[in-house]
Amino acid sequence: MKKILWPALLLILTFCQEKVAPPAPVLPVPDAKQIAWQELEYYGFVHFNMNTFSDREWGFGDEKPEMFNPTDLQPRQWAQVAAEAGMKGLIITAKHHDGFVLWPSAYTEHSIKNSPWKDGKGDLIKELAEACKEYGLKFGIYYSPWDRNHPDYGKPEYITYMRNQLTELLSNYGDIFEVWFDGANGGDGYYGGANEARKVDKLTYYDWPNTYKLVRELQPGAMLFSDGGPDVRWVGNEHGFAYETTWSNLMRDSVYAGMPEYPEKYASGQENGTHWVPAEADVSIRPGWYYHKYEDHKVRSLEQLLEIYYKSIGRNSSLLINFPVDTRGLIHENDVEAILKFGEKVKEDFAVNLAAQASVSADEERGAGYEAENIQDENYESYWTIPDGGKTGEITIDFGRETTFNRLLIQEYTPLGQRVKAFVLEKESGETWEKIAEGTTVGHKRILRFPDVTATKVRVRFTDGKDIPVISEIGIYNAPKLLLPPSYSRATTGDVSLSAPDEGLEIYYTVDGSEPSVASQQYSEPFQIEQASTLQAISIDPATGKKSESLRIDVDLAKSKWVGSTEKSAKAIDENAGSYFTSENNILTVDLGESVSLKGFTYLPMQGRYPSGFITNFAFEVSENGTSWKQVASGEFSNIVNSPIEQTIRFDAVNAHFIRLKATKTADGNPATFAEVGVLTK
Ligand code: FUL
Repeated sequence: MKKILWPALLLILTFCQEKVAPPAPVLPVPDAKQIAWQELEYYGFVHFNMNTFSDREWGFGDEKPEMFNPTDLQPRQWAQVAAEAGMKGLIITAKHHDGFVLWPSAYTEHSIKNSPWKDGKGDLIKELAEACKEYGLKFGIYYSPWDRNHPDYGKPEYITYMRNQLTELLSNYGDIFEVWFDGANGGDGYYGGANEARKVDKLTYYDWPNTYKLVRELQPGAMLFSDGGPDVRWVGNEHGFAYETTWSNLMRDSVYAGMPEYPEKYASGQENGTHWVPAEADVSIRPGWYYHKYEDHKVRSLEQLLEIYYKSIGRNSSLLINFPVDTRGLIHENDVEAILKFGEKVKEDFAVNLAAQASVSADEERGAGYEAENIQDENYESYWTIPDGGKTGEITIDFGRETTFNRLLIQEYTPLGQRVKAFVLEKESGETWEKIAEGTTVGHKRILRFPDVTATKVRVRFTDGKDIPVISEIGIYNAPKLLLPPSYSRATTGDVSLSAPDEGLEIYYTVDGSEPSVASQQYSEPFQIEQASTLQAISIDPATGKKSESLRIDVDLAKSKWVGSTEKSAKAIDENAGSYFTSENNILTVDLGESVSLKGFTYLPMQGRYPSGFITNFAFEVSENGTSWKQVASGEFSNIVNSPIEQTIRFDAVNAHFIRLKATKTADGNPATFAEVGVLTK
């Protein structure tokens, strides 16, 4: 009896001794719903609402429900595309700034119940919720607090209205994974016919604590999004990029939705932030959030989408890519093609984890259960860490033979807090170690890209942190190279230059809108395009015959004869997006040098890091003699502050020898700035 008991007892004793306690968390840490949410990483946005039919980015609120009239509305197509593209959920604009709602709300007539779609009997929120379920996607709601339709906006009554609507949305459509409150609010609007500007105190008006309480009661599992959380925060820009250093920690009590200076001061998070409020990068697959036919060929290229992926998910942020569903009610074919290609390429980049088969060791281990091998088991729950006390540590990965790679992926075990402040990847080179790449924060996921490296042994050194490193995964990958299209520039003379992304590649192009091939014109030197045309160009590797995606640019009149009314204004018509003209009287006047038939104009706002003088409201005038002027368009450049993209305004054809773009209002009240102004003649 004794003989059997003793060894068993010894075993138990050893086991007890070796079981080391896990590290204490470094605060703040995510809660359970945030941990589950961060696993989603990638999900989709759908901007489909009244603006789709009014061809606007922001509706004024005076649109008629009859305008909402899709011809082939298929939420199942949206869900199918999203699922095939690898997305984990969809968030729909249930109500945008114009106040029109996509469900038969009992609290307003400004709703699909008064639209021709399904004779007013449809419920789009319900249909999409069901489609998401069918395709295994989570379902989320975007609800704009700003409402340019509602007569009571700005008064306490509107808050009751908003809560009534939220109650409908959060009670009747099953589980909601994210509730998205937009930060843009307060300003001009229809407001039930008042047609005035209404300002609200963004901090106090919505009584957020009680609105959040309502959401929590109705949907305890939902993540609450706004500029500053409380559960997930805005990344601070609309091009989908997080930051080299991105903390999930945020000084949450200092921020609120729509506050000025949020992007510069808070969007990247803070090392000593008091709350866990991770970043979400939102970006549209086209320049605008809503569908505009003129953007059918401006869908982001594979290269741009990959850039977004690596700068969002690869920088400790989730990624929310928007589909501007078209007037039929479908995700347009071009967008479908782009998102599926992107999904495929991401899979391809991370197809084989070279670290998974390698032999892995660490300079230190905390004890049983915290071994170095945990970083290669592709199980987020297991992690490698070291004894308390230090802040640094290193993992060596030995491939056993020469291996080529160009990506490093690291994941911290965030339930114990975000810790790493600096790390470096090195390769063994003879007696020494040579630096390949380095980074600062890690968080849920960090990916570094670098040119191909070949090595047998590499190591990741965590060189600084808030505490000991706690690392779930380290992956090494060899992403296949993407053949990029040529880059393009155009001089005011109309001379177009193309340049290949790499040496040894050939360029072929067309100017009639057709798809280029080796049978098209081969590029050798700059050529002229004087009139409105569509330029398409591809790079081809003559060694393999492989070709890039096609670059597609709609060019219009050359600016060779154009003269600005002042010397400085030349910067607004120099075909250089990087230069800009500041106009003290808020006007840009241009002599086109001849009379032309115009069908519209374009305005590119200043592109600098610290912009000023963005035009938000404009008037556009034309003249044949430079003295008598006729206004042909006026209106609003909506959303230009958050998304400073080229604005396109079209009107009925008119002859003009002179044009004048007037800012009737700028975003910050400063003199208007113009990076580039162009005309549309086609
Ligand atoms: C912004 C809005 O103003 C845009 O229209 C869009 O909905 C974007 C996602 O958020 O703040």
